[in-house]
Amino acid sequence: MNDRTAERAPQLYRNVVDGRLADALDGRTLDVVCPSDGAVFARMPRSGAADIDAAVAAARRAFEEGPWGRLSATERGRLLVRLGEAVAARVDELGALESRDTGKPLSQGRADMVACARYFEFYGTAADKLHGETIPFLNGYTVAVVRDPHGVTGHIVPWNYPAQIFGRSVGASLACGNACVAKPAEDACLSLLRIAELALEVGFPPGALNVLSGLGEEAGAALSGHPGIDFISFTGSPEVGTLIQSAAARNHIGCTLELGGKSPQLVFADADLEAATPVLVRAVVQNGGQTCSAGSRVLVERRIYDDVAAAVARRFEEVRAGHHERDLDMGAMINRGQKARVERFLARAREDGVPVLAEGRVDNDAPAGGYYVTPTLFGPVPRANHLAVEEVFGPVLSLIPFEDEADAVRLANGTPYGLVAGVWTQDARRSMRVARAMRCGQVFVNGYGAGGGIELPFGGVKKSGHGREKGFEALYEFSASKTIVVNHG
Ligand code: TXE
Repeated sequence: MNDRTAERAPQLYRNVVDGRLADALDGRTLDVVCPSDGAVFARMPRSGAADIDAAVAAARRAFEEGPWGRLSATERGRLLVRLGEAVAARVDELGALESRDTGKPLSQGRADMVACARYFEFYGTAADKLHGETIPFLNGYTVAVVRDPHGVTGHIVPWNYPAQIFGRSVGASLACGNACVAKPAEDACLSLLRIAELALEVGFPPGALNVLSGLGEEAGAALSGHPGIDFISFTGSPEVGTLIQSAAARNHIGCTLELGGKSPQLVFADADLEAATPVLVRAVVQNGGQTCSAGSRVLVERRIYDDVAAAVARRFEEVRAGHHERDLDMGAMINRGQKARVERFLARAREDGVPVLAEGRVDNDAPAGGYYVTPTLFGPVPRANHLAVEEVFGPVLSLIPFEDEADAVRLANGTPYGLVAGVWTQDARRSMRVARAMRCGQVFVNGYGAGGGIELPFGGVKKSGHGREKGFEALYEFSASKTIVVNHG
């Protein structure tokens, strides 16, 4: 191989299993494509059921025989903090890798790494603060309720925020004392393989954290259906969420499902529009709208509808999509299929006669092979139109007018999803009334935090899933209470 060939050869990434770097047992690999230009730039293992078997067995050994399972909570926490420091020290390198793998702008790739590092720090420092409780009982008895890890936890990670979702999920699980087996999405796994390698470098013992790349229907299905796991955490589509929960039911284990949404932002007539407008646009443009908590519906009190539509449209026209290295408002869609999906939504809305209020632009320099779509603002969107109720997972925003507070609440709650909501009003009483009426897992008042908030419990109701990740509450998901009743009378 001459130097030029060596330069062009896609780098081969490797799994981390049982404390070692490993190829798939049968040697198979998958191409890694950069969404910004459609070019193959790396390869990763195409793990199969045998690889998952080996990883689950290694995790079981680490949990039951140690050294991982024998560490104190403080020692586990220290390792997590060290891993957070290692990620924080490589924000530029890992952020650039994440951007290349997902097509997201460089600043977003870096922000994802800052968040990932912070998850490890948060859960590292929380590891020895998961207190149990005592319960007054009969005379002569002492009752202690302690928290036990589940054992081996499985983590199926999507491609939209790989490092953030990995950080929040394995961070909380490791803090509780579980050993983890994670399967990143086939569309974005490189940063996770690299972070798992860093975990070894900072001293995580073999088997504590295993990460294997592969296809959903192969490695993902093998992991979620594996009889050797004790809990599974999944973020992804409702369709696959159904498969995960069915597999968990067959194994009689618990699971958390985070399945996306159609999150509304409610803008009342007394809202501070100057503050709201950029947030309304950013909430659906960030990460190209490929965010489970994207604010994809803006519900507007009818008497200010025209003003809001004009302000949001002006802002929307400035949105630019392009190559991740140009660091514009958004990059390409993750793959050809996702681009086609968004374009189907756009075409159908136009066929239905839904008015287009504004379009952003794809950068002139954007490579022809990249998966770009035109950011589009529609309004007023009829309430029954598919755009008003279905998750697009792209940079598509729907404006919908409402009549009064009761109508706004009905409309906001009127989709199968329930993940996040935003309420814009200066009336304190109304803000709390409406926040309490939202059927979802998180409500922001006079702000909107798509994807942010390491410390804040996060998760959905209805078709958005169940269980909570992020914040301290996640530690309750990844552990179970055990009641110890001592008769000393
Ligand atoms: O998700 P999948 P896709 C939504 C969003 C998007 C749609 C499709 O609407 O347009 O889902 O995206 C693994 N057994 N979200 O098809 O397939 C897969 O390898 C076990 C919302 O990419 O659900 C990946 O690791 N695992 C979302 C993960 O599941 C399987 C984030 C998610 O992929 C599997 C992503 C199987 N049979 C998409 N099949 C959010 N909530 O943020 C696939 N996987």
